[in-house]
Amino acid sequence: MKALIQTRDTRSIRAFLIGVELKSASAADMRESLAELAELATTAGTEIAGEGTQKLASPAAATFIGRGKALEFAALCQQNDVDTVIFDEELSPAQNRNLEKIFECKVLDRTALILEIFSQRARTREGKMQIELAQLEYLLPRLTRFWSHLSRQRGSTGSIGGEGESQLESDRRKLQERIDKIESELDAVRRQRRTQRAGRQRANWPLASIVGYTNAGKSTLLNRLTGAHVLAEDKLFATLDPTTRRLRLPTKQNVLLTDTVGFIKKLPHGLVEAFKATLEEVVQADLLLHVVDVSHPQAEEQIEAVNLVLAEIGAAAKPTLMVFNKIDQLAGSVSAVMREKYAHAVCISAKTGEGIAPLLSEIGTQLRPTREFLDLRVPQEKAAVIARIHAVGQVVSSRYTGKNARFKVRIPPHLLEEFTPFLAAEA
Ligand SMILES: Nc1nc2c(ncn2[C@@H]2O[C@H](COP(=O)(O)OP(=O)(O)OP(=O)(O)O)[C@@H](O)[C@H]2O)c(=O)[nH]1
Ligand SMILES: [Mg+2]
Repeated sequence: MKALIQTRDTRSIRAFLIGVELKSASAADMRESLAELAELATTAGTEIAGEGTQKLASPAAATFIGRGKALEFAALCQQNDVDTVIFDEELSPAQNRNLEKIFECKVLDRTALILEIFSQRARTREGKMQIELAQLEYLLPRLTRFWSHLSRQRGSTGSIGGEGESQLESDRRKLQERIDKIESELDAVRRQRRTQRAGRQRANWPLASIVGYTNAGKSTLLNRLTGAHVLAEDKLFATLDPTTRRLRLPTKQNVLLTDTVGFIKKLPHGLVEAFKATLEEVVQADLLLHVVDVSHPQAEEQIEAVNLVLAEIGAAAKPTLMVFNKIDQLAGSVSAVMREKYAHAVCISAKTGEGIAPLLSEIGTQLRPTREFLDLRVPQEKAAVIARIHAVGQVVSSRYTGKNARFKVRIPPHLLEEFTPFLAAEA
């Protein structure tokens, strides 16, 4: 996949950012969002040449911002040698096309920018394929002359379109072919992941997943807790691919802890869709650790944004432990509002290690009830049942004497019913 933002040898790409203050949001919200967009643009390797904003009751159908405003910004961009205009909102394919005509340069929206960063950062084969898929699906309805060289650069040859097929049609068809190919490759990779996960679950350790806004300190926490060496840096979306490590709690309980991709406001739906497979770790988890950069002025809004994505992937109802991170750089203490709203949050600094011991004990407490402790008596000839106990349970002790085998075992709650016929009578 060719980068949406090309890096040239001579100088970096100059970007002009456009924010819109819609009736539904405040001026402060728009400024914060635009500041985050600037951070995203810098992360993607562009140089910010300027920015413009407009206050609107509702977006204009054809050009999102008003046409007059667009022309005004276009003149400004030409004066300032701007190569790429980036909108802080999602543009429809038609708006995108119209704006490219007015600006006479590439126009991206927030979604495209996030996709670009993801593609720059993807490391594993699966991650790369997922992001390419999301990019192609984004691109397909948007193909214009600014994009149309794309599929040719990929070097696909051989398939010559039917008579009368325009360049654009043939580009679209090639993109579609590529999409189909990646989809089937991804399918294979996912099947393999499922097998691996099944293997892990046979170990019967509870799963905990670290989730949170990008840059909240998730990877730093994984490293702190498990001695892993995941890349943690002051950049948005440092992590794309999930990493799972064993965490041994002071109670000797083993937990599998997964670090995942960070979330962000207005996270493109296509991206959530593309990353569903990696986010399966989150959906499967027994416990979520929701890490919050509590020193961030927008901490509350970030929590809301994360909750929205969790709802989108079907993980909203998971038992969740709120982890307020970066207390070392908090001026003063956690706000009264936050403390009241999240009364059970654990305050930590993943960087200094403060609060880690209470966090570990809280994780232990939260995970304990996910596995019910049963005393089972099973006739020895019921080999299938005995095998099943070992497959899904954590066998603490077993005794094979006489006709019956006796197990003390931890069983996930949703499987309890299966074993009730074998409950040993209370002594
Ligand atoms: N002061 C302070 N900085 C922290 C703390 N935890 C993490 N950081 C810093 O915050 C930045 C982001 O940390 P990461 O662990 O990469 O954050 P992340 O949530 O994994 O971010 P993404 O993977 O990009 O979504 C890094 O520069 C860390 O050093 C903390 O407790 N205190
Ligand atoms: Mg990370």
